[in-house]
Amino acid sequence: MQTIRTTCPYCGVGCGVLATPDGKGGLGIAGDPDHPANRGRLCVKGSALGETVGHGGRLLAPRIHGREAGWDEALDLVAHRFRDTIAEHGPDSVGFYVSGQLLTEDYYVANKLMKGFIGSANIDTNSRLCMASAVAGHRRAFGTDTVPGLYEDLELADTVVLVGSNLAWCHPVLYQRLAAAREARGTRVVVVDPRRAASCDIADLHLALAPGADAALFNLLLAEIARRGLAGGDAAAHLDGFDEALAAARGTLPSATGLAHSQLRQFFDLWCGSDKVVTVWSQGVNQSDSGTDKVNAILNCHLASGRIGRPGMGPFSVTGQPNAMGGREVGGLANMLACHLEIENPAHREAVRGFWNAPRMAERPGLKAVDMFRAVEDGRIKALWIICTNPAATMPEADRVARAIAGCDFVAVSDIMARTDTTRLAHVLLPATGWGEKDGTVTNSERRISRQRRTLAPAGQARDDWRILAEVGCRMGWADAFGWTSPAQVFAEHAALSGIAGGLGSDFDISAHAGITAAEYDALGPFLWPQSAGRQGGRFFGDGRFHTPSGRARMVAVTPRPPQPVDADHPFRLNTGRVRDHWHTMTRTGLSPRLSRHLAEPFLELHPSDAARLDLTPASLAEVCGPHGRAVLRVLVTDRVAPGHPFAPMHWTGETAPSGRIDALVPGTVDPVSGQPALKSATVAIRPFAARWFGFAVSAGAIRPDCDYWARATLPRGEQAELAGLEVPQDWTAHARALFGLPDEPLVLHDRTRGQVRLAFLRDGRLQAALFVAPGPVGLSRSHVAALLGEGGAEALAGRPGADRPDEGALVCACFGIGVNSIVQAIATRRLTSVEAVGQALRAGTNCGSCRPEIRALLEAGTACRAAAE
Ligand SMILES: Nc1nc2c(c(=O)[nH]1)N[C@H]1C(S)=C(S)[C@@H](COP(=O)(O)OP(=O)(O)OC[C@H]3O[C@@H](n4cnc5c(=O)[nH]c(N)nc54)[C@H](O)[C@@H]3O)O[C@H]1N2
Ligand SMILES: Nc1nc2c(c(=O)[nH]1)N[C@H]1C(S)=C(S)[C@@H](COP(=O)(O)OP(=O)(O)OC[C@H]3O[C@@H](n4cnc5c(=O)[nH]c(N)nc54)[C@H](O)[C@@H]3O)O[C@H]1N2
Ligand code: SF4
Ligand SMILES: [Mo]
Repeated sequence: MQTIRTTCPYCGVGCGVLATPDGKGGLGIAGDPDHPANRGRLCVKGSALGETVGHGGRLLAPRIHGREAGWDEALDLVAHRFRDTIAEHGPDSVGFYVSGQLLTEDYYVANKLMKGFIGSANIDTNSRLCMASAVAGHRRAFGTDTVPGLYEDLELADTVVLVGSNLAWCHPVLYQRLAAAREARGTRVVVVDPRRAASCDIADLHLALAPGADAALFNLLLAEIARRGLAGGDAAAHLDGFDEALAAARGTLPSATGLAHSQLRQFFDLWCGSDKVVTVWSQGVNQSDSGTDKVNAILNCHLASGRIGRPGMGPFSVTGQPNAMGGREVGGLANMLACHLEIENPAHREAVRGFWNAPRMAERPGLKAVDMFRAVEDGRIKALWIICTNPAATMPEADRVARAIAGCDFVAVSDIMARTDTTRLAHVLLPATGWGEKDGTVTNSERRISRQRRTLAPAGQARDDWRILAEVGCRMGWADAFGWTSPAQVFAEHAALSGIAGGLGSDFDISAHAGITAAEYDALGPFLWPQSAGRQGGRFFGDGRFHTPSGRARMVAVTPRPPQPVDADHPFRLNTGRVRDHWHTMTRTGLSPRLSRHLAEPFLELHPSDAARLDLTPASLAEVCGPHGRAVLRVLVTDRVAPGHPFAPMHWTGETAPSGRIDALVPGTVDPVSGQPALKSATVAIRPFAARWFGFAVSAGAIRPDCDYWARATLPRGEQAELAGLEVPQDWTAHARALFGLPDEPLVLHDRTRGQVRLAFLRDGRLQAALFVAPGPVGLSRSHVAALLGEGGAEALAGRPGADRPDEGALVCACFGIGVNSIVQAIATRRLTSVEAVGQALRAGTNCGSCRPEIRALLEAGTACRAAAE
């Protein structure tokens, strides 16, 4: 079978992937050694792509009100409902909510249809939850949404500062590049994060600042830059607003950061001490009610010191989704036009109108995500099309958003999966081709455009997102404008428009590709934008010229604002984010047993002092309540988080753990400039969840839980579920039969003194399913029990392996399947003292390297234990 060069569909690093179809619907996966982003490396999510391309759970045909329908009927219905709604209530009565996981071609078509033909700018994207503050900060400072630097700057820098970025887990290959550079040349790494996230593994300095205090920290740095005489000089000639920004910075008190003077001094010394400094930031900065100001506080420091646009230095916003950048390029945000043009600018609007020959051009910005769903809620938006995103789970105030969608007159959803929190609410479901089934382009964090290529046949009747959109455009009466027959034609049109934009001063110009042929598109290798007659790739702003009318950069005077205060009813500030092996709502990573073994349940990281005060023991369940909703989460007691500032991951949904939906707790508070929600800061109350029983179940078939708490995960040979309930069922056998959908008679072990019940369903002596129940958190070896599915028999009821079977425990190294117990045992018995030694002994950590921070933590714990014992 032929190997095909394509690009990973997960994070914004944008790694090149070599995919080899096995002819049976599967794919062999390897890193592309020739791709400049990864040079052959992949993280564990990328490596596991082959486990996620099966057709299980896929949406295979269009559906109307739950019944299967033909494409013509479904497309006609969408076109007709949108047309009628617009005719009756005007263009602003409809909306599209799209995604940074769409390909550029898909995104371009959606934007053209809404902004040029429907005549509204009510198209917004999940990038509003992700990159909007970075976009707004860039535009305020540079005049355009430009990422000035390149990945290699992280390798060329002497100091790299990660601000609100858990690069180790969220951009693993870029993190590995940084770690390798640090190993080779002693790069100093600073992590600015209220939580001791995995990225602290390579940090020379961890600043656990007060939540939301980033603008204060960088204001203090700006004042220090000026004090040390590093500002001004050449750089000042290219700046506006320096005096005002410095005056505001000088008014900032160190106490606002919550950091000690000695820590601030160390930070200032590191940042100011080397010319080559890169400040990387991500959601700890953007997802804040002062996100745009935080971004500008960072940009101010680089602008004032002239540390921008040259090798090894600059501010660097790392993007989350694979095509967050592409979405910004096509104008996917409600306040932008295609090719980084501005919707408020009449000349820009006129240029795009002319190019599209648009009958009805949007005249003003549309509704941003949070406002868009408010408009759905109150009926201003009456027809909504959601594409490639799961807002019923990932928008703040998620329960309210789900209710708003449920109450909308007409909702179409394009997704690859049949069952998600959002597809459940749709009138029309449109099956999209998934990764591996379609052709197009994506842009990574360093402005590199790469091809995604089709390697597999579409699942069922699935069609490409761009084509579904174009077919609706045609059916709404605009066949001339939406008549493309291939994504190459869409790309060429976008490239041609970018040439016009370049002429108007836009940074985004790829007009060198305006005449691209189908064959050239097929062969297109990764390239950096811009690509025009005048410019090819490279860094921006090294020449001191910016995209503002004056050509000078603008420094912004920032007055730091603390986040909304906690109150007596909701005394904790809940931080949220990601885990290493899952992607957002897990519709794809949840299919992989390997990726599901690292962390199989929604959890709450809680400081030991909070846990003690709340009477919450490790592995118990906590009920977390906010003004907007509630969640039940497994308690993980750890001093990684600060007292009063717990952390919970965002990944679990109605499909995997209905009471683990974290965005049910998060308020819809937004940054006033960017409209990005403050997703890292929910005020909550926490108390023990009064479960009367706890359970753990495994089954070779589907598990159908019906209890107050449950969380489901995929196993190599079935499923597992954690369970808990407020009422003890009368009859455990009946409960277990319903849970597993098995009519059989189980083997039952009842230990009345301990209140434990264990049930096993066997067929031909092989384990089909088992349920373990206890009055407290169930302590047994999950990996052992899971491994017995389809094999061992009654021995499963023991819940523990015999001496002959080593128990792996929770998975640490997903690449080689090495669990925590094996690593701890090897460290102890073989007296291992380094991550490399563990790698030599067990192979753990030697492939993608994502688990190296955890191995180091186990080594440190091991050393502490030995020291205590000796
Ligand atoms: N494994 C994995 N990788 C992913 C994704 C995924 O789902 N899973 N998603 C991708 C996407 S779309 C995105 S946007 C990126 C996100 O990538 P990141 O932004 O790196 O990830 P998060 O975990 O959301 O948050 C980063 C950190 O911000 C910290 N933080 C919270 N509040 C503050 C604050 O006030 N100040 C500072 N300085 N820090 C704070 C949190 O403690 C957290 O450690 O990841 C991408 N990569
Ligand atoms: N509390 C909290 N909430 C957050 C965040 C946080 O840090 N904390 N982070 C926010 C951020 S940064 C982001 S980016 C969002 C992400 O949130 P979402 O975008 O809502 O999450 P995903 O699970 O990535 O949803 C993608 C959907 O598209 C489907 N899909 C996959 N491929 C395709 C395709 O090719 N075509 C189509 N049509 N569908 C496809 C998937 O099955 C899935 O249903 O969450 C945001 N919400
Ligand atoms: S680092 Fe990101 S792009 Fe690269 S393999 Fe991992 S998830 Fe995919
Ligand atoms: Mo994101």
